[in-house]
Amino acid sequence: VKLEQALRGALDRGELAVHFQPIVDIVTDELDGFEALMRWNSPELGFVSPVEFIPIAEETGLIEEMGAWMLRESVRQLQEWLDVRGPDARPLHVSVNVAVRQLSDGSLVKLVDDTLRESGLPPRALWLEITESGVMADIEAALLTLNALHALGVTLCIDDFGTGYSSLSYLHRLPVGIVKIDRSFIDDVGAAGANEPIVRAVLAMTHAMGHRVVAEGVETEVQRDWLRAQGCDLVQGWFYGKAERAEDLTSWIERPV
Ligand code: G
Ligand code: G
Ligand code: MN
Ligand code: NA
Repeated sequence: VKLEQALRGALDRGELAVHFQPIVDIVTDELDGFEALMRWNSPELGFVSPVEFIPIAEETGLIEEMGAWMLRESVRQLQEWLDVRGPDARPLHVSVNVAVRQLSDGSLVKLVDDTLRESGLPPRALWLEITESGVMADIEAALLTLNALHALGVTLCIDDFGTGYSSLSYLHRLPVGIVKIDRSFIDDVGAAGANEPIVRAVLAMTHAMGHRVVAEGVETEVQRDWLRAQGCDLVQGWFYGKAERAEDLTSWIERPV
């Protein structure tokens, strides 16, 4: 109850922030974009992890306005970076997490459409991350939403891939462009780890379906090199950088293309 009370009004009091984690092209090491991650600094509770407050935001319905703010703020920031870099630089994307509850209520599609129109951002530059459990919670409702989002031209991603339980049976029905392999599978790759065959199989399968793959949680050069050798497309993780405030990311933005 304490967390819930503190979370109410957190947005209006300016306690929420967006941090951005680089997502890098594994072949060229160039910046491809960022995942936007919500941060909450509560005056009473200090920093609270999204693992704790996102479920509460979902239960209470607060995720509605928090998610809308996240989307607008992420798109605004990306547009600002694109303006700084100019038209000749490699295009960037921003990847925003979508909560289960946002998938099943009807307002997400209009929110995304309005946000894209207001910003002028090319729709494909907006990635939306959906978890397997989010899709499975109500697959028919999720499919309606995902197909409508796909029709807007945004890029859909399956987040935390491999941690759900029925990935294979529905993956081909979803209009996704990107699969993000959960970091629990990436932990031990390159060190003859037990997950290497799984990651290889996921890469083969998702590539055969025409999706691009992001490996999450890459912390070491050994992991990166192994993933590169296996033909993974994009990487995200502490080896490249943690999620940081926009103003602390200028070296990424200004890096020559
Ligand atoms: O930020 P961290 O890196 O600690 O993220 C923890 C979890 O919280 C991840 O599963 C992430 O997807 C989720 N998360 C972070 N920001 C958001 C957000 O804006 N919306 C939703 N729905 N989940 C988020
Ligand atoms: O579930 P989702 O993939 O949206 O969550 C991203 C989460 O992963 C965030 O909590 C982020 O801080 C965390 N994360 C990102 N890169 C790394 C990494 O290299 N190692 C670890 N341990 N966590 C990471
Ligand atoms: Mn994510
Ligand atoms: Na993940």
